[in-house]
Amino acid sequence: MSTNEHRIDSVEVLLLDVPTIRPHQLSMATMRTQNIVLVRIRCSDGITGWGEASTIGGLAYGEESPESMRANIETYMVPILVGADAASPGARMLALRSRLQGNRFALCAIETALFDAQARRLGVPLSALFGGRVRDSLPVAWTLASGDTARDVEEAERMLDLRRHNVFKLKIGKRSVRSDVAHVAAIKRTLGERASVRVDVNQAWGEADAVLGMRLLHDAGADLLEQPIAAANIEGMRRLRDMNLVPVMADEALHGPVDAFRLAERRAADVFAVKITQSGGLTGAQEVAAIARAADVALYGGTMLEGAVGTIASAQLFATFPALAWGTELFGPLLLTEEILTTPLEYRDFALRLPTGPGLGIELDDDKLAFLRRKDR
Ligand code: MUC
Ligand code: MG
Repeated sequence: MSTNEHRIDSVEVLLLDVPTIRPHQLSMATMRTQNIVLVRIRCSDGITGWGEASTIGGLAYGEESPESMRANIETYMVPILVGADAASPGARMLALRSRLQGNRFALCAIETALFDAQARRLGVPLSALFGGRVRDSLPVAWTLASGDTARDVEEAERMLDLRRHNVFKLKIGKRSVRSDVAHVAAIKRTLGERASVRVDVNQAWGEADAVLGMRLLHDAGADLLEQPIAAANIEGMRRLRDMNLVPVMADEALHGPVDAFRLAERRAADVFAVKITQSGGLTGAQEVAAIARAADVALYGGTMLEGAVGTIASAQLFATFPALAWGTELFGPLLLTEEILTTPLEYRDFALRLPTGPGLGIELDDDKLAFLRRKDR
């Protein structure tokens, strides 16, 4: 087949504004709506690929906003892509990366769409292009972030009853260390051995706060401490890890393989939260996982609270990791009030089941996309 038979015809960015089922309170933003960023790549052989680049709270989490991603993709990336061979995702990404700086999230969406299209073209699941699956389902944590202890406990009990989640990540860092940990301790006391309770501080503590927090969290029975201090304070992460009380996980500190190498070299984290967006795409996330494996750092499959496309793209990759000791938090679509797939993702028995179809293995509902799509132009 000549390359002309599968060239890129168009690259579109769709912004969807989807309300969350309840306010989702993090230390740096409270989300009431998720602004989903989708990329659709149409190819001349009739194949369409999808990718996602959603972030959290506009510019609150990272340096790319949904609006900046749309502008950067349309202005700078589309001209490099349109007309080029769709069947060589690696060559397309090299062309983009050699002409553009940064833009990890936007590049993730494009890379995902290229690999989705290519896997559909070959008739295989996307995971097959990354080495193939070693598992067909992934354990999924749920984040308790209503901002209210009683409501969080009620929510956790409901999730346990439904057999949907038995791992809970608590978002803390907005209040004093002692009152935050009192909240964690109250939830852990009620759930006991029925659940794993973990916390994510999203960089909100200074190092002295984190030393106190680490001791109190250990006594409260927390299993994991995620990104307690500023992403840039790698030596501080190492000192916290050396306290050896609660395993430390790097999240915001991890922007792809270069950071992974530095964190591993400094022994600054017990666990890496691998995110395809933060890693600049599926390939970058696979490289992060390889570094973790070589350095004996455990893995956790993270999320930017993406909708179905980013969630299943992450799942397709995480299913290929030989070890995934801390499971995943791929619950993004469950936080949203609207379903955008013709067949929803399957969550049961505390896990997300991977679809078996080609590419991402999902189909988007065109009517829902038209309804939710931001109509600002
Ligand atoms: C983060 O910082 O990990 C993941 C789950 C959640 O509730 O927020 C995200 C982002
Ligand atoms: Mg985090």
